Amino acid sequence: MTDRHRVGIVMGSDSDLPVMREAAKTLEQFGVGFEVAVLSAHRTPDDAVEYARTAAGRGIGVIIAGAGGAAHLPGVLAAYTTVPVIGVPLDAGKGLGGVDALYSIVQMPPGVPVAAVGINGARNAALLAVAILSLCDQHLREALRDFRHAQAASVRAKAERLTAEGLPAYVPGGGAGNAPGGNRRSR
Ligand code: AIR
Repeated sequence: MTDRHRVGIVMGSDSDLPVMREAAKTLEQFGVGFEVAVLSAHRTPDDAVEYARTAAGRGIGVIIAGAGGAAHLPGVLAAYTTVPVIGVPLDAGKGLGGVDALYSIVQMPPGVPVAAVGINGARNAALLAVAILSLCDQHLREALRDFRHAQAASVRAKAERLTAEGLPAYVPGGGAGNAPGGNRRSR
């Protein structure tokens, strides 16, 4: 990790950490520094506002904000800063499967935008944050390009194996010990 914190990873509750830590892992992969905070638009609204107001001054270039249920955190943060905010709708396990959070995040009023990734899409949020930061960082831009090339190579290798082995023999993820679908990762 670099010494500078360039991304703020924020979530509504510590119960969101199992999903949101994927964002941290992805940023680590790219050597992008980050800070992590638990802030709630409803339970600690003053702290959320203070965080957003001071983010740019701390050098934060992108905020990733995850919340479940009535997920107002990304929108509230965006209301108090011009730093781009990426919302991660989370499935809080309370019955609506994250669709409640998704709707809360994507329907911002015109004038205060929030980017939104898919439900539990913490990894994609981090990749989008890297893409935003890479606009002004050639090293990061090259790292992102390398990542895409490696990803494409991995998909091609799977496609070639599927062609070589045939459908009945092909096991996703590479065989012994892997349950069907076991190669699926968090988004
Ligand atoms: N949350 C917390 N304050 C406002 C919201 N929307 C969300 C958290 C978490 C869910 O409520 O982001 O996904 C449940 O939180 P907890 O702490 O009860 O587990």
